[in-house]
Amino acid sequence: MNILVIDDDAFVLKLLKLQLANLGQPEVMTCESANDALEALADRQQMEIVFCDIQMPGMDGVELVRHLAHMEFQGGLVLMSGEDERILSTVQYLAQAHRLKVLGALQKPITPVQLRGILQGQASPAAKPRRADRKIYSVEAVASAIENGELINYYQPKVSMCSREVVGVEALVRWQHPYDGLVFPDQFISTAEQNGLIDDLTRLVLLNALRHCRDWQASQLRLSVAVNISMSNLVSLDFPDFIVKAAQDLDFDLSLLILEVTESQLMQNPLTALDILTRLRLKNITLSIDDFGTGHSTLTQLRDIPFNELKVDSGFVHDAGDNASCRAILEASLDLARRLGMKSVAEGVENLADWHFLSRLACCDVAQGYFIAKPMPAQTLPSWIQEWQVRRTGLTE
Ligand code: G
Ligand code: G
Ligand code: MN
Repeated sequence: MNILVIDDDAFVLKLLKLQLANLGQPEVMTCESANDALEALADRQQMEIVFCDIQMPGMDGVELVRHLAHMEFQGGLVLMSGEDERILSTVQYLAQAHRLKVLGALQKPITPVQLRGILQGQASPAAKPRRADRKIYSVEAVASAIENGELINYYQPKVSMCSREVVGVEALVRWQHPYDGLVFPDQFISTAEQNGLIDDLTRLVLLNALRHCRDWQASQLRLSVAVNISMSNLVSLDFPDFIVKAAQDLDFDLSLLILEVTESQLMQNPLTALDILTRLRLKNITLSIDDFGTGHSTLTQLRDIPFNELKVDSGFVHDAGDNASCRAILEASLDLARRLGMKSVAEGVENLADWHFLSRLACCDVAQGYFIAKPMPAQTLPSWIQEWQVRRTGLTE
């Protein structure tokens, strides 16, 4: 394998070269500066792994990452540091955001076991393209999807941390596109928001959610249903009346409805939004602050808007057990919810480790995430719940 190691410390270069040789890798080139390394790479683009110290005089690791991204470096990258772990993980994030294939981010000194893991990892396939790459649709296309009934609701279950029972679902809209298959909301929600279509879209999602929820109730499944709304929904004063009327028509108990609010754009008219949100609460609807801890889901909103549920963003939940920063933010958010008398929901529970970590914290009310289930069509939910009844009994500490 062609390997390049970059470190301003000659001792580290020697040591790594020796360690790699012991693992059957004699072809190791070393550079004492990122500038030298870039020159070498310009000549030999086929380098398979680059090990790079992030703290170097002259060009540092962040700059090198930028250059590697610019030259569309296809090999694997291993970041190394003797510094703060948080700096290292930020550089890793940057490199991944630039689509570089990061094989590891390691504190020095690097052990032979770590090195072996990395050499094996190089053989694994590259990361999947992110959703941001997918096609974005025109206003006309989105408008006709709404009109032609091509939007359907998927539902992701939410589970009580205390009883492990399914307590509700979150509705997540999907577009059943006639040619492109299932299209995800990040490909059309912002188009809808920016072109005056979000009101029609939300009302459609809401009506479908109320209908499904009522059908589940008829088959003895009493579940809450959460619907996402954006601040741009909160401009027409009749929004609460629309919901009340729909609930009356369907004989739906509004205490089962949760509205999850995220502020994707700055609030154009905060007084109107506050008027609407307060009236929604008066109608016994639960108001949830979504993606808490990110973007515009701020402490100011928590102070000013009568939310009664807090959803901690998945970025603070997944891997919280291994990441001290996430863990501190997660714990503080749950504590905040408790002190404000709000229910707490942790999103992004992706694996067993996340689940156990959360259940040991013992202060989170509800969990949601891929570990429990991915979003699914309405018809699939009852049979999934039966499977969960079996699975949940195995989930004791
Ligand atoms: O699974 P997922 O890809 O569904 O959702 C991506 C994003 O789209 C999430 O941030 C979610 O809140 C948002 N989203 C999903 N359904 C709706 C909806 O009906 N209305 C709005 N405004 N946002 C939605
Ligand atoms: O913004 P909002 O919280 O409404 O969006 C929910 C989004 O999170 C949806 O896109 C949904 O598909 C996604 N999601 C659900 N469970 C998980 C999970 O365990 N991990 C991650 N990363 N995303 C999840
Ligand atoms: Mn949500």
